[in-house]
Amino acid sequence: MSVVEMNLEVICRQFLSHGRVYSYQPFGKGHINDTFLVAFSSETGIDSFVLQQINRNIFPRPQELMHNIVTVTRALKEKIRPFPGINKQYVPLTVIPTREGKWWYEDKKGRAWRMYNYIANSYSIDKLTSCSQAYEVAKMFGVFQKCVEGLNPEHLFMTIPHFHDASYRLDHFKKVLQKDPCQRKGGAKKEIDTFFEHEVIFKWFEKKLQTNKVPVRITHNDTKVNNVLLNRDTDNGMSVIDLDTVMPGYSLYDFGDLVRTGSCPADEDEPDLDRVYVDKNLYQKLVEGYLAYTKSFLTETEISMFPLAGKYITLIMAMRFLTDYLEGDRYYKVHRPHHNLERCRAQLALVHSLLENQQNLEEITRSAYSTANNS
Ligand code: ADP
Ligand code: GN1
Ligand code: MG
Repeated sequence: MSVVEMNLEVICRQFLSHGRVYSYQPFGKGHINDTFLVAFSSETGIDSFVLQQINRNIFPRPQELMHNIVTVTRALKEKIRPFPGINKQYVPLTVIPTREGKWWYEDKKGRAWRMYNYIANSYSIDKLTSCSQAYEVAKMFGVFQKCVEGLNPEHLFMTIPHFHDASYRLDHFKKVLQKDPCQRKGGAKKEIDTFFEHEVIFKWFEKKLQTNKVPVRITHNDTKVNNVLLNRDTDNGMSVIDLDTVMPGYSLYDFGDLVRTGSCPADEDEPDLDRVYVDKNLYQKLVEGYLAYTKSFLTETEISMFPLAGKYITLIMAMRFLTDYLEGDRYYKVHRPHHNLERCRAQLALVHSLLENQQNLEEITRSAYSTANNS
Protein backbone atom coordinates (compact mmCIF):
# COMPACT_ATOMS: atom_id res chain seq x y z
CA MET A 1 0.00 0.00 0.00
CA SER A 2 1.48 3.34 -1.02
CA VAL A 3 1.72 6.27 1.33
CA VAL A 4 -0.70 8.23 -0.87
CA GLU A 5 -3.27 5.43 -0.69
CA MET A 6 -3.03 5.52 3.07
CA ASN A 7 -3.98 9.19 2.96
CA LEU A 8 -1.72 10.43 5.70
CA GLU A 9 -3.35 13.86 5.57
CA VAL A 10 -6.67 12.46 6.74
CA ILE A 11 -4.97 10.34 9.38
CA CYS A 12 -2.85 13.21 10.74
CA ARG A 13 -5.93 15.40 11.06
CA GLN A 14 -7.38 12.91 13.51
CA PHE A 15 -4.58 13.95 15.85
CA LEU A 16 -3.83 17.57 14.91
CA SER A 17 -6.51 20.19 14.57
CA HIS A 18 -5.28 23.12 12.47
CA GLY A 19 -2.97 22.96 9.50
CA ARG A 20 -1.84 20.61 6.75
CA VAL A 21 0.71 17.91 6.14
CA TYR A 22 3.71 19.75 4.73
CA SER A 23 5.86 16.70 4.05
CA TYR A 24 6.30 13.11 5.17
CA GLN A 25 8.82 10.34 4.81
CA PRO A 26 9.14 6.72 5.88
CA PHE A 27 11.29 6.68 8.97
CA GLY A 28 13.61 4.36 10.89
CA LYS A 29 14.56 0.76 10.35
CA GLY A 30 12.17 -1.11 12.62
CA HIS A 31 11.11 -4.61 11.61
CA ILE A 32 7.52 -4.36 12.80
CA ASN A 33 5.59 -1.10 12.41
CA ASP A 34 5.39 1.41 9.55
CA THR A 35 6.84 4.65 10.84
CA PHE A 36 6.59 8.09 9.18
CA LEU A 37 8.13 11.40 10.04
CA VAL A 38 5.45 13.97 9.32
CA ALA A 39 5.97 17.72 9.11
CA PHE A 40 2.71 19.53 9.81
CA SER A 41 2.32 23.17 8.99
CA SER A 42 -0.05 25.50 10.85
CA GLU A 43 -0.25 29.21 11.75
CA THR A 44 2.35 28.64 14.43
CA GLY A 45 4.92 27.18 12.02
CA ILE A 46 6.03 23.70 11.03
CA ASP A 47 6.11 20.98 13.66
CA SER A 48 7.28 17.41 13.23
CA PHE A 49 5.58 14.29 14.57
CA VAL A 50 6.08 10.57 14.36
CA LEU A 51 3.11 8.72 12.93
CA GLN A 52 3.04 4.94 13.20
CA GLN A 53 0.81 2.32 11.75
CA ILE A 54 0.67 -0.40 14.41
CA ASN A 55 1.17 -3.85 12.91
CA ARG A 56 -2.15 -5.47 13.78
CA ASN A 57 -1.04 -8.93 12.65
CA ILE A 58 1.38 -8.80 15.55
CA PHE A 59 -0.57 -6.56 17.92
CA PRO A 60 -4.22 -7.45 17.42
CA ARG A 61 -5.41 -5.45 20.44
CA PRO A 62 -4.18 -1.84 20.07
CA GLN A 63 -6.36 -0.74 22.99
CA GLU A 64 -4.37 -2.91 25.42
CA LEU A 65 -1.09 -2.01 23.78
CA MET A 66 -1.76 1.70 24.11
CA HIS A 67 -2.92 1.28 27.73
CA ASN A 68 0.53 -0.15 28.53
CA ILE A 69 2.36 2.56 26.62
CA VAL A 70 0.42 5.41 28.18
CA THR A 71 0.90 3.96 31.68
CA VAL A 72 4.62 3.66 31.20
CA THR A 73 5.23 6.97 29.40
CA ARG A 74 3.42 8.71 32.28
CA ALA A 75 5.64 6.98 34.83
CA LEU A 76 8.74 7.92 32.85
CA LYS A 77 7.70 11.56 32.76
CA GLU A 78 6.87 11.71 36.46
CA LYS A 79 9.86 9.85 37.78
CA ILE A 80 12.67 10.95 35.54
CA ARG A 81 13.38 14.27 37.24
CA PRO A 82 15.28 13.42 40.39
CA PHE A 83 17.99 11.31 38.74
CA PRO A 84 21.40 12.90 38.59
CA GLY A 85 22.80 13.46 35.11
CA ILE A 86 19.62 12.43 33.31
CA ASN A 87 16.87 15.01 33.57
CA LYS A 88 18.40 17.64 31.30
CA GLN A 89 19.01 15.30 28.39
CA TYR A 90 15.95 13.12 28.63
CA VAL A 91 13.08 13.88 26.25
CA PRO A 92 10.17 11.63 27.17
CA LEU A 93 8.26 9.87 24.45
CA THR A 94 4.74 11.31 24.56
CA VAL A 95 1.62 9.84 23.03
CA ILE A 96 -0.40 12.49 21.19
CA PRO A 97 -4.09 11.73 21.62
CA THR A 98 -6.65 12.02 18.84
CA ARG A 99 -8.88 15.07 18.81
CA GLU A 100 -11.55 12.86 20.37
CA GLY A 101 -9.22 12.10 23.25
CA LYS A 102 -8.32 8.53 22.27
CA TRP A 103 -4.83 7.09 22.27
CA TRP A 104 -5.03 5.63 18.77
CA TYR A 105 -7.12 5.92 15.66
CA GLU A 106 -8.72 3.16 13.65
CA ASP A 107 -9.21 4.09 10.00
CA LYS A 108 -11.99 2.85 7.73
CA LYS A 109 -9.90 -0.11 6.67
CA GLY A 110 -9.32 -1.20 10.25
CA ARG A 111 -5.70 -0.01 10.35
CA ALA A 112 -4.49 1.29 13.71
CA TRP A 113 -2.51 4.54 13.96
CA ARG A 114 -0.83 6.44 16.75
CA MET A 115 1.17 9.62 16.98
CA TYR A 116 4.21 10.54 19.10
CA ASN A 117 6.18 13.70 19.65
CA TYR A 118 9.20 13.77 17.34
CA ILE A 119 12.38 13.75 19.36
CA ALA A 120 14.46 16.19 17.35
CA ASN A 121 18.23 16.21 17.05
CA SER A 122 18.35 12.52 17.86
CA TYR A 123 19.64 9.42 16.12
CA SER A 124 19.44 5.68 16.64
CA ILE A 125 21.98 3.10 15.60
CA ASP A 126 21.76 -0.58 14.72
CA LYS A 127 25.22 -1.40 16.02
CA LEU A 128 27.41 0.37 18.53
CA THR A 129 30.67 1.89 17.45
CA SER A 130 32.07 3.03 20.78
CA CYS A 131 32.18 2.16 24.46
CA SER A 132 30.56 5.46 25.37
CA GLN A 133 27.56 4.65 23.17
CA ALA A 134 27.32 1.25 24.86
CA TYR A 135 27.27 2.92 28.26
CA GLU A 136 24.66 5.50 27.24
CA VAL A 137 22.30 3.00 25.60
CA ALA A 138 22.48 0.60 28.55
CA LYS A 139 22.08 3.47 31.00
CA MET A 140 18.86 4.54 29.27
CA PHE A 141 17.35 1.07 29.59
CA GLY A 142 18.49 1.05 33.24
CA VAL A 143 16.77 4.38 33.81
CA PHE A 144 13.66 2.99 32.14
CA GLN A 145 13.73 0.04 34.56
CA LYS A 146 14.16 2.31 37.54
CA CYS A 147 11.21 4.49 36.51
CA VAL A 148 8.78 1.60 36.10
CA GLU A 149 9.83 -0.08 39.39
CA GLY A 150 6.88 1.02 41.62
CA LEU A 151 4.26 0.10 38.97
CA ASN A 152 2.39 -3.14 39.40
CA PRO A 153 3.17 -5.58 36.55
CA GLU A 154 -0.33 -6.99 36.90
CA HIS A 155 -1.74 -3.67 35.72
CA LEU A 156 -0.27 -4.17 32.26
CA PHE A 157 -1.54 -6.43 29.49
CA MET A 158 0.52 -9.13 27.83
CA THR A 159 0.78 -7.60 24.36
CA ILE A 160 2.44 -10.73 22.96
CA PRO A 161 1.97 -13.76 25.20
CA HIS A 162 5.00 -16.07 25.55
CA PHE A 163 7.21 -13.45 23.89
CA HIS A 164 10.50 -14.64 25.39
CA ASP A 165 9.28 -18.07 26.42
CA ALA A 166 11.82 -20.46 24.94
CA SER A 167 9.75 -23.63 25.50
CA TYR A 168 6.84 -22.08 23.65
CA ARG A 169 9.06 -20.82 20.83
CA LEU A 170 10.79 -24.19 20.54
CA ASP A 171 7.49 -25.99 20.42
CA HIS A 172 6.27 -23.76 17.61
CA PHE A 173 9.59 -24.13 15.79
CA LYS A 174 9.27 -27.92 15.90
CA LYS A 175 5.73 -27.79 14.53
CA VAL A 176 6.80 -25.54 11.64
CA LEU A 177 9.75 -27.81 10.97
CA GLN A 178 7.46 -30.79 10.71
CA LYS A 179 5.19 -29.08 8.20
CA ASP A 180 7.95 -27.23 6.35
CA PRO A 181 5.29 -25.15 4.54
CA CYS A 182 7.70 -23.48 2.09
CA GLN A 183 10.03 -26.44 1.69
CA ARG A 184 12.96 -24.47 2.98
CA LYS A 185 14.26 -26.70 5.72
CA GLY A 186 16.69 -28.53 3.43
CA GLY A 187 18.70 -25.31 3.08
CA ALA A 188 18.90 -24.76 6.83
CA LYS A 189 19.95 -28.19 8.07
CA LYS A 190 23.06 -27.01 9.87
CA GLU A 191 21.18 -24.27 11.73
CA ILE A 192 18.34 -26.62 12.66
CA ASP A 193 20.81 -29.14 14.11
CA THR A 194 22.45 -26.35 16.12
CA PHE A 195 19.14 -25.59 17.84
CA PHE A 196 18.74 -29.15 18.93
CA GLU A 197 22.31 -29.13 20.28
CA HIS A 198 21.56 -25.95 22.23
CA GLU A 199 18.11 -26.91 23.52
CA VAL A 200 19.70 -27.52 26.89
CA ILE A 201 20.59 -23.79 27.24
CA PHE A 202 16.90 -22.91 27.09
CA LYS A 203 15.89 -25.52 29.64
CA TRP A 204 18.70 -24.60 31.98
CA PHE A 205 18.00 -20.87 31.89
CA GLU A 206 14.28 -21.33 32.43
CA LYS A 207 14.93 -23.66 35.34
CA LYS A 208 17.28 -21.12 36.89
CA LEU A 209 14.61 -18.39 36.59
CA GLN A 210 12.24 -20.61 38.55
CA THR A 211 14.60 -22.02 41.18
CA ASN A 212 16.22 -18.64 41.85
CA LYS A 213 12.80 -17.01 42.15
CA VAL A 214 13.80 -14.21 39.79
CA PRO A 215 11.21 -11.43 40.25
CA VAL A 216 8.69 -10.53 37.57
CA ARG A 217 8.97 -6.84 36.75
CA ILE A 218 7.64 -4.51 34.09
CA THR A 219 10.23 -4.79 31.37
CA HIS A 220 10.75 -3.31 27.91
CA ASN A 221 11.36 -6.64 26.17
CA ASP A 222 12.77 -5.14 22.96
CA THR A 223 15.95 -3.49 24.20
CA LYS A 224 17.76 -3.55 20.92
CA VAL A 225 20.15 -0.69 20.70
CA ASN A 226 18.21 1.19 18.02
CA ASN A 227 15.33 1.55 20.45
CA VAL A 228 17.27 4.24 22.30
CA LEU A 229 17.62 7.72 20.83
CA LEU A 230 20.96 9.48 21.32
CA ASN A 231 21.66 13.18 21.03
CA ARG A 232 23.27 14.13 17.70
CA ASP A 233 25.58 16.69 19.28
CA THR A 234 26.58 15.04 22.53
CA ASP A 235 25.83 11.32 21.95
CA ASN A 236 24.07 11.31 25.31
CA GLY A 237 20.98 9.15 25.75
CA MET A 238 17.79 11.09 24.99
CA SER A 239 14.90 8.66 25.13
CA VAL A 240 13.73 5.06 25.18
CA ILE A 241 11.31 4.28 22.36
CA ASP A 242 9.43 1.31 20.84
CA LEU A 243 7.31 0.48 23.87
CA ASP A 244 5.03 -2.04 22.15
CA THR A 245 6.34 -4.99 24.12
CA VAL A 246 6.45 -3.30 27.51
CA MET A 247 4.75 -5.87 29.75
CA PRO A 248 5.54 -8.18 32.66
CA GLY A 249 8.85 -9.98 32.18
CA TYR A 250 12.34 -10.47 33.61
CA SER A 251 15.10 -7.86 33.73
CA LEU A 252 17.27 -10.58 32.21
CA TYR A 253 15.28 -10.42 28.99
CA ASP A 254 16.18 -6.75 28.73
CA PHE A 255 19.80 -7.15 29.64
CA GLY A 256 20.00 -10.18 27.33
CA ASP A 257 18.70 -8.29 24.30
CA LEU A 258 21.10 -5.48 25.08
CA VAL A 259 23.97 -7.96 24.94
CA ARG A 260 22.63 -9.45 21.70
CA THR A 261 22.51 -6.12 19.90
CA GLY A 262 25.07 -4.07 21.79
CA SER A 263 28.03 -6.31 22.52
CA CYS A 264 28.64 -7.30 18.91
CA PRO A 265 30.25 -4.77 16.58
CA ALA A 266 28.40 -6.22 13.55
CA ASP A 267 24.79 -5.89 12.36
CA GLU A 268 22.29 -8.54 13.41
CA ASP A 269 22.14 -9.75 9.79
CA GLU A 270 25.90 -9.55 9.05
CA PRO A 271 26.63 -12.14 6.31
CA ASP A 272 30.38 -12.27 7.09
CA LEU A 273 30.29 -14.40 10.21
CA ASP A 274 33.93 -13.67 11.05
CA ARG A 275 32.77 -10.20 12.00
CA VAL A 276 30.24 -11.51 14.48
CA TYR A 277 31.65 -11.89 17.98
CA VAL A 278 31.23 -10.51 21.47
CA ASP A 279 33.42 -7.49 22.12
CA LYS A 280 34.34 -7.69 25.79
CA ASN A 281 34.86 -3.94 26.18
CA LEU A 282 31.39 -3.23 24.83
CA TYR A 283 29.98 -5.91 27.13
CA GLN A 284 31.65 -4.30 30.13
CA LYS A 285 30.14 -0.91 29.30
CA LEU A 286 26.70 -2.48 28.90
CA VAL A 287 26.94 -3.93 32.41
CA GLU A 288 28.21 -0.65 33.86
CA GLY A 289 25.59 1.44 32.07
CA TYR A 290 22.69 -0.83 32.96
CA LEU A 291 23.76 -1.09 36.60
CA ALA A 292 24.28 2.66 36.99
CA TYR A 293 20.57 3.02 37.81
CA THR A 294 19.51 -0.52 38.66
CA LYS A 295 22.16 -1.76 41.07
CA SER A 296 20.14 -0.54 44.03
CA PHE A 297 17.14 -2.78 43.35
CA LEU A 298 18.11 -5.70 41.08
CA THR A 299 18.80 -8.84 43.11
CA GLU A 300 22.28 -10.36 43.21
CA THR A 301 20.85 -13.42 41.49
CA GLU A 302 19.56 -11.37 38.58
CA ILE A 303 22.96 -9.74 38.15
CA SER A 304 24.78 -13.06 38.43
CA MET A 305 22.66 -14.31 35.52
CA PHE A 306 23.64 -11.42 33.20
CA PRO A 307 26.26 -13.48 31.33
CA LEU A 308 23.69 -16.21 30.61
CA ALA A 309 20.97 -13.82 29.53
CA GLY A 310 22.70 -12.74 26.30
CA LYS A 311 23.05 -16.34 25.15
CA TYR A 312 19.45 -17.15 25.97
CA ILE A 313 17.92 -14.17 24.18
CA THR A 314 20.25 -14.43 21.19
CA LEU A 315 19.36 -18.07 20.77
CA ILE A 316 15.64 -17.29 20.97
CA MET A 317 16.05 -14.57 18.37
CA ALA A 318 18.00 -16.91 16.09
CA MET A 319 15.17 -19.39 16.37
CA ARG A 320 12.50 -16.77 15.71
CA PHE A 321 14.31 -15.64 12.55
CA LEU A 322 14.66 -19.22 11.35
CA THR A 323 11.04 -20.05 12.17
CA ASP A 324 9.94 -17.03 10.15
CA TYR A 325 12.19 -18.10 7.28
CA LEU A 326 10.61 -21.56 7.29
CA GLU A 327 7.13 -20.04 7.44
CA GLY A 328 7.82 -17.82 4.41
CA ASP A 329 8.92 -14.49 5.98
CA ARG A 330 5.55 -13.54 7.40
CA TYR A 331 6.60 -11.76 10.60
CA TYR A 332 9.76 -9.73 10.06
CA LYS A 333 10.22 -7.27 7.23
CA VAL A 334 12.86 -8.74 4.89
CA HIS A 335 14.99 -6.84 2.41
CA ARG A 336 16.53 -9.66 0.37
CA PRO A 337 15.92 -13.36 -0.32
CA HIS A 338 17.01 -15.59 2.60
CA HIS A 339 17.34 -12.51 4.80
CA ASN A 340 15.85 -14.27 7.80
CA LEU A 341 18.21 -17.21 7.32
CA GLU A 342 21.14 -14.80 7.24
CA ARG A 343 19.88 -13.16 10.41
CA CYS A 344 19.64 -16.57 12.05
CA ARG A 345 23.20 -17.46 11.03
CA ALA A 346 24.60 -14.22 12.42
CA GLN A 347 22.74 -14.75 15.70
CA LEU A 348 24.03 -18.31 16.00
CA ALA A 349 27.57 -17.07 15.40
CA LEU A 350 27.08 -14.66 18.27
CA VAL A 351 25.75 -17.43 20.52
CA HIS A 352 28.91 -19.38 19.69
CA SER A 353 31.12 -16.45 20.67
CA LEU A 354 29.12 -15.85 23.87
CA LEU A 355 29.57 -19.51 24.81
CA GLU A 356 33.31 -19.35 24.18
CA ASN A 357 33.60 -16.24 26.34
CA GLN A 358 31.30 -17.30 29.15
CA GLN A 359 33.99 -17.22 31.81
CA ASN A 360 35.31 -13.83 30.73
CA LEU A 361 31.82 -12.38 30.79
CA GLU A 362 31.27 -13.71 34.30
CA GLU A 363 34.47 -12.05 35.50
CA ILE A 364 33.62 -8.76 33.81
CA THR A 365 30.12 -8.80 35.34
CA ARG A 366 31.48 -9.46 38.84
CA SER A 367 34.06 -6.71 38.62
CA ALA A 368 31.66 -4.17 37.04
CA TYR A 369 29.15 -4.94 39.79
CA SER A 370 31.62 -4.29 42.53
CA THR A 371 32.67 -0.93 41.07
CA ALA A 372 29.31 0.31 39.68
CA ASN A 373 27.86 3.48 41.14
CA ASN A 374 24.60 3.12 42.96
CA SER A 375 22.30 5.94 41.80
P1 ADP B 1 9.56 -0.59 15.17
O1 ADP B 1 8.65 -1.24 16.19
O2 ADP B 1 9.12 -0.87 13.80
O3 ADP B 1 10.99 -0.92 15.46
P2 ADP B 1 10.10 2.05 16.35
O4 ADP B 1 9.10 2.62 17.29
O5 ADP B 1 11.32 1.48 16.98
O6 ADP B 1 9.38 0.99 15.38
O7 ADP B 1 10.52 3.20 15.33
C1 ADP B 1 11.38 2.94 14.25
C2 ADP B 1 12.50 3.99 14.20
O8 ADP B 1 11.92 5.31 14.03
C3 ADP B 1 13.37 4.10 15.44
O9 ADP B 1 14.46 3.20 15.41
C4 ADP B 1 13.84 5.56 15.40
O10 ADP B 1 14.95 5.70 14.55
C5 ADP B 1 12.66 6.29 14.76
N1 ADP B 1 11.74 6.88 15.78
C6 ADP B 1 10.65 6.29 16.31
N2 ADP B 1 10.01 7.10 17.17
C7 ADP B 1 10.70 8.27 17.19
C8 ADP B 1 10.52 9.54 17.87
N3 ADP B 1 9.48 9.75 18.68
N4 ADP B 1 11.42 10.53 17.62
C9 ADP B 1 12.47 10.34 16.77
N5 ADP B 1 12.68 9.16 16.11
C10 ADP B 1 11.82 8.14 16.30
C1 GN1 C 1 11.66 -6.62 16.33
O1 GN1 C 1 10.36 -3.67 16.47
P1 GN1 C 1 11.84 -3.94 16.41
O2 GN1 C 1 12.41 -3.91 15.04
O3 GN1 C 1 12.55 -3.06 17.38
C2 GN1 C 1 11.03 -7.59 17.31
C3 GN1 C 1 12.00 -7.95 18.42
C4 GN1 C 1 13.26 -8.55 17.82
C5 GN1 C 1 13.82 -7.59 16.77
C6 GN1 C 1 14.97 -8.23 16.05
C7 GN1 C 1 7.50 -7.00 18.47
O4 GN1 C 1 12.01 -5.44 17.01
O5 GN1 C 1 11.45 -8.90 19.30
O6 GN1 C 1 14.23 -8.72 18.81
O7 GN1 C 1 12.84 -7.22 15.80
N1 GN1 C 1 9.81 -7.00 17.87
C8 GN1 C 1 8.67 -7.71 17.94
O8 GN1 C 1 15.69 -7.25 15.39
O9 GN1 C 1 8.60 -8.89 17.58
MG1 MG D 1 12.22 -0.41 17.02
